[in-house]
Amino acid sequence: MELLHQRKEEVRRKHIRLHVEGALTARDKVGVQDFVLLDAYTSESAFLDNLRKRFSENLIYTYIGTLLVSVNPYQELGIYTLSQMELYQGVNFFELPPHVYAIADNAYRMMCSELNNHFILISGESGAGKTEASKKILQYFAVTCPMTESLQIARDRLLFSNPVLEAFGNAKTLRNDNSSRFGKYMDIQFDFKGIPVGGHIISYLIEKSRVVYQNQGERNFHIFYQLLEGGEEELLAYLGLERDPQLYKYLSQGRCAKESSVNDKNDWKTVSNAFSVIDFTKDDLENLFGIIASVLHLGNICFEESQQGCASVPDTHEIKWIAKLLGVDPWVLLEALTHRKIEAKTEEVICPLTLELSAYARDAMAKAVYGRTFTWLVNKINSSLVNKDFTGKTVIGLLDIYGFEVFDKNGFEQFCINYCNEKLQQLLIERTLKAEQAEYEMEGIEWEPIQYFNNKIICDLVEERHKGIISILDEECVRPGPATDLSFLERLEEKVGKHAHFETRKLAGPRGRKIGWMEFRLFHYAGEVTYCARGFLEKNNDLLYRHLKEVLCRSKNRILKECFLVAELENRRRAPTVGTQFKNSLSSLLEILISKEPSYIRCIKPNESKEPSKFDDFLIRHQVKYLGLMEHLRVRRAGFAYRRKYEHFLQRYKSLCPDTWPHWHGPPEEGVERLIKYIGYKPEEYKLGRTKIFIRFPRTLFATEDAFELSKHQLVARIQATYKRC
Ligand code: AOV
Ligand code: MG
Repeated sequence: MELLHQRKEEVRRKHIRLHVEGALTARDKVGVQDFVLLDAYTSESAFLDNLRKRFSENLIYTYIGTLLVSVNPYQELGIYTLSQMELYQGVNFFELPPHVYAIADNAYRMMCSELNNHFILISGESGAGKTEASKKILQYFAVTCPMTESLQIARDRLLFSNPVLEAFGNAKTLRNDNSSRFGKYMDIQFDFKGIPVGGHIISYLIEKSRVVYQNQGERNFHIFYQLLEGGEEELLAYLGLERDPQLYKYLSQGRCAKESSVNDKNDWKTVSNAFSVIDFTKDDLENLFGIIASVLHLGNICFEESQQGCASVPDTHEIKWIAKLLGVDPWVLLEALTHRKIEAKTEEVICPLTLELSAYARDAMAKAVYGRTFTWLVNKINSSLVNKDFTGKTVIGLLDIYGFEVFDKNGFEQFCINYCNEKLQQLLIERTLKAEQAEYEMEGIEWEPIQYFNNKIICDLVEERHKGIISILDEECVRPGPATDLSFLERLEEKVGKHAHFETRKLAGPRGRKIGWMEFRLFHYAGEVTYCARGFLEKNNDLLYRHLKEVLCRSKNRILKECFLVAELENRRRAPTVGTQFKNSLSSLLEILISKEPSYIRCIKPNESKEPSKFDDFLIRHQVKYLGLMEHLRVRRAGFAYRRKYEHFLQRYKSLCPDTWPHWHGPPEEGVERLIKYIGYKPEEYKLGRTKIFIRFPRTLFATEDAFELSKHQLVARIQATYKRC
C-alpha cells in the first residue's frame, strides 16, 4: 500500500516537473506565472503585457506571491476536470501553474496542519468571476477531501445549497447575466481528519427592490422565470399562474423576460433536485412557491381612483389567489392594501389610501415578503447544514459578495453594494499592504516603505458615526417634519460637501459628467459613481404599513408565520434602518474575517461585452490600478515570499540536520540558524527577524520542502527495513 502510494507520488511529481519546466521554457510566449518574477516589476505596462500574453493562451490565472489574479475567460476552458483536481491535491503552491484549486488546496492543508481557521476572500467588480470561483472552490473540496459514507450527505448539502440560493438571490443585470444580488459568506466546517462535516451561511442585504422593479434589460430573480418555464402543469394550476412571464408586471418591466444565455427550464430541474437533497419537504415547497406565486399576483393588482381620490381594486381576481396561497382573509387583505391604520390618542382610525400610496403599500408587501422568505431560506439551509456531532471543528470561510457596480442610474442599492466593496478593499489593505510593512518593522527587518492609496477615508465618509452619509440619512429618516430625498441631499451638502471624495451639482468641480439636480457623486476607490438620491429615504426606512404587517402575521402560510411574528406587532420600537443594519452586519463580517487566516483571489473583468478572448486594455488597466495590484507586487517583490515562526520552522524541518534532530534544546532561533546553514541557504535567500525567519524566494522553501519529503520517505524505508530484518 505504502509502495503504491510512493509510486503514485513519484509519477505525479515527475508530471509536475515536466509541467513547470514546460511553462518556464515557454515563458516568452505565455508570460510568467508569478508577477514577482517579472523583470520590470514596477511597470504597469509590463504587468498588463504579462496578463495579456497569458490570457491569449487561455491562462487566466497568475500569482502575485500567494495572491491569485484571475481574468474571466467568458468561455469553458476545460481546466476544472477531475484530473486537474487530483493534480493539485496536496502539492506545494508553486509547483504547478497558478489555479484557483491551488489556493483552495493551500488553505485546506494549512488548516489541517496548523488546526486554525481560514477564509478565502474573492473580490472584483460585477461580472469578474467571483461566484464562479467560489463554486469551483467548493467543488474542489467536495471532490478531494476525505469522505466517509455517513458524511456524504453533509457534503452534498453544501454543494446543493448553491443552486437554491442562486435561484432566489441572483438575477440578470446589465453587467452580469447571473449577478449575485446578495452577499454570501459560507463557512465550510471540517473535522480533525479534514472531512467536510457541515457548514453555515450568512447572507447580506438582498436587493429587494428588484422584486417590484427592474431597469431596462434586466430581470427579476431567476426563480420566478424558472418556476414559470419549468414548473409542472399541476403546480402552476395550483398556484394560479400562467406560463408566459410577459403576463406579470413584476417580470416584464425590463423587457427581457426570456434571456438567451439563461436556461430557466434546465435550471428549474437543478433547483428542484437541490431542494430534495437539502431536505425540503413537500409542504415546505408548497408554502414557498405559494409565496413566490403570491408576489407575482400582487404585482398584477391594479388600483383605481374614486372621485374622492381614494384607491380601490376593480378586479379582485388576484386578491383571491393571494388570499388562498397565503392563508389570509381576502377582504382584510383588500382593506390593508387600500387603507391605513393611524393610531390616534385613544383609538385607531382607518384612512383610505391614495392611488399612489396603495401602489406603494402593494410593492412594500411584495418586497417584505420576498426579503423575509429569502432569510427563511438561508436559515432553513443552515439547519440542514448543521452538524452537532462534531466538536473542535476548523473552518474555511468563502466570501462571495456583490461586486462594485456602476450603471447609468445608480440608487440606494448601488450605494450599499459599493460601500461594501470599499470595506473589503479596506480589509485587504489593512491585512496585506499595511500589515506586511508593519511586520517588517516589528521584526526589525530593513525596509523601504511603499506608498499606497488607503481608502479608509471613503469608508469613513460613508459610515462614520454622526458625520457619515449613513448617519445623515438616518437623521433625515427620523426628523420630524417634511424630510425628503431633496432635504437629505441638502443636508449632505451641508455636512460633507467639502469632502475630497464627494460632490454635488452645487459644489461640483470641473471633473466628470454633469451632475443632475437630485444627484451626488462619490469618488470610490474603484472609480466615480453618480448616485441619484431619489428613493434613498424610502429604501432606508423600508416601511411596511402596520395594517399589512397584521395581515401577514395572521397568515396561515407556514413560512410566513415564521417570518412575521406576532411579537413584532407589539414591539413599538423603531427597527434600525436598512443602512445602519447593513453597516453593522459588515462590521461583524469583518470581525469574523479578521480572526482567520486569509487567502485572496482578485478577479478581473476582461471586457464589457462578456465576450471570450477579448482583452480590453483600458478596462483592465483601470482594474489593475484600483485593485492596488501594482502596490501588492511591489511589496511582495521587495519583501519575502514566506515567513515562519522559528519554532514552527524548526519543528517541521529539524530532521534535515543532525544538530537539531531529534531534539534541539537551545533557543529556536539558534536552531534555525544551524539548520539553514547545514542545508545551505545563501545569505540573499533569507533574513532573520526577531521571532521569524523570512524567506525571500518560493523556490528556497520549495527545495526545503522537497528535502523534507525525501527524508520522510527515507526514514519510513529505514524503519520498514529494520522490521523486515526482525
Ligand atoms: P461575479 O460573481 O463576479 O459578478 P460571475 O462569477 O457570476 O461574476 O461571472 C459572470 C459570468 O462570467 C459567469 O456566469 C460565467 O459565464 C463567466 N465566468 C466567470 N468565471 C468563469 C470561469 N472561470 N470560466 C468560465 N466562465 C466564467 V456580481 O455577482 O455581478 O459581482 O454581483
Ligand atoms: Mg456573483
